Amino acid sequence: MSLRYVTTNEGKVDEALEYLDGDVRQFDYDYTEIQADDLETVAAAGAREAFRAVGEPDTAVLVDDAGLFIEGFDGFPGPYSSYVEETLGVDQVGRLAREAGATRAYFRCVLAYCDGESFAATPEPVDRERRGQDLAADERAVAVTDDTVAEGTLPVKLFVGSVPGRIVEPRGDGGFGYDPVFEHDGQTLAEMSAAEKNAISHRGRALAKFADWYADR
Ligand code: ITT
Repeated sequence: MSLRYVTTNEGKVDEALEYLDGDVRQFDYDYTEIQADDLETVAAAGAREAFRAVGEPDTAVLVDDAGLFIEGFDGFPGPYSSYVEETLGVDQVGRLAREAGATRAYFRCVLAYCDGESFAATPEPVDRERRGQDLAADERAVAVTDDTVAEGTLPVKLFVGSVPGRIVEPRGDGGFGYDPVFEHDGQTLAEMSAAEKNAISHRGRALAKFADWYADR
């Protein structure tokens, strides 16, 4: 079974390849980002669409849907982070948050895996501290599956990671997206090397869980 990492974003690919060696390649496919309040629903729908689109035998897909959640803004931009980056822009989002004193934020990443086969409904959580969140995410995946029985169900498995931080004036030129305005432990993600970012990031945490589970599959 080979694995295709579904994204149009080169920055994500660079980070993912650090965790996923072997037969992993980018699938540069722009799946439909359905309008939903949570990343799980968007990622699960994207994984089903990408699996149908990839059209290669013995090939699994992994979709990565991420977002920046500003706590004082009720989680905005969250699932709309991509649209907001393209319209308002990263600097303006950062400025609004700082002016409003709403600097507490977190990044979240949901990885959605689909290979056309089914799995046990509850994963063995890799990171036990986040067990509650993982189970909630997985239960939601099952719910999404049930909703789509009529159109032919494709099971999807979800892996979630998050990282807390605060919104600061832009610093650093590494990473991508909102990295320059997001500080964790005194450094913005854009000031970190790819390896440093992966060690603490939402994506790194989700990828570590996925890599552990995938190694046994
Ligand atoms: P794909 O959907 O093709 O994977 P995308 O960049 O649109 O590419 P998302 O929808 O997951 O990916 O990203 C939502 C937004 O959040 C987008 O503006 C990204 O730049 C930003 N983003 C995602 N991960 C990030 C990270 O690790 N650091 C900074 N910004 C990130």
